[in-house]
This record gives sequence, C-alpha cells and structure tokens, in this order.
Amino acid sequence: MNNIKRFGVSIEEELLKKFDELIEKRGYNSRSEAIRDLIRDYLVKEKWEVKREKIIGSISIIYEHDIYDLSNKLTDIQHHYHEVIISTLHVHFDEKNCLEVILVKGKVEKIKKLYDEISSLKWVKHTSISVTDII
Ligand code: NI
Repeated sequence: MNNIKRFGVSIEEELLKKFDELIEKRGYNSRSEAIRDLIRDYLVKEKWEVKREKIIGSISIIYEHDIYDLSNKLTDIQHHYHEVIISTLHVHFDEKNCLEVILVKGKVEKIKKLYDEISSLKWVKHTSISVTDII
C-alpha cells in the first residue's frame, strides 16, 4: 500500500470495546484493517444509493418452485433484465425449495429495479443482495 495517511479517532470506551470484540471475532489483525473495510463498504453503499454508478454483485432467492408459477415468473423477469444478468445458478435445495443466485453487473438503477421486482414477488421466501464496486 502506498500513500498511507494516519488519523486519530475519538471514541467512547464501551463502543471501542464492542468494536474490538467484533473485529477479533471476524479475524481482523488490526483496527486499521477493520476501519479500512468499513470505509470501503460505506463508499459502496453510497454509490448504491446515488443510483448512477456501475456495480457487480449477486442476488439470492429462496422459493418453492411449485407455488403459483413462481419459476416462470422469475424466468420472465430475468429475461427482461438480461442486459445486467451475467449468469444464474439454480440449486434444487430440497423437495420443495429452490435457491437461485443471479450474478449481476451494470448500472445500479437497473439492478435495483430487478431486485425490487424479485423481492416484491409474492411467495418468494427470502431475497438478499450483495454488491460491490467495479474497480
Ligand atoms: Ni429447483
């Protein structure tokens, strides 16, 4: 790493104690490393909210495939958003449930719309999204 700057942080003892416990649990070697990651996450979230930047990420969905034609609805939606979908992985999780992971890349605005459409579908049990910057 080049161009490293140092800065001081004032923080309540109790809050720092909790932070130290958490970063130890997560396996960080130092506070600096943890704070750098937090700042990066914060910056990615900001881009996510600004809605104009490009991102890369994944959307995970859990649903029951035989309920209300959900499989077909999900396929329809994905065809509609083919420009931002790189690939989709489907896992037949058990007798009833399917896990689908959709890899996405492109404009935040479009990916957000895709995510909203999927997560608002009735009978989808769980939807989550993980995004990061395209560097
Ligand atoms: Ni399935």
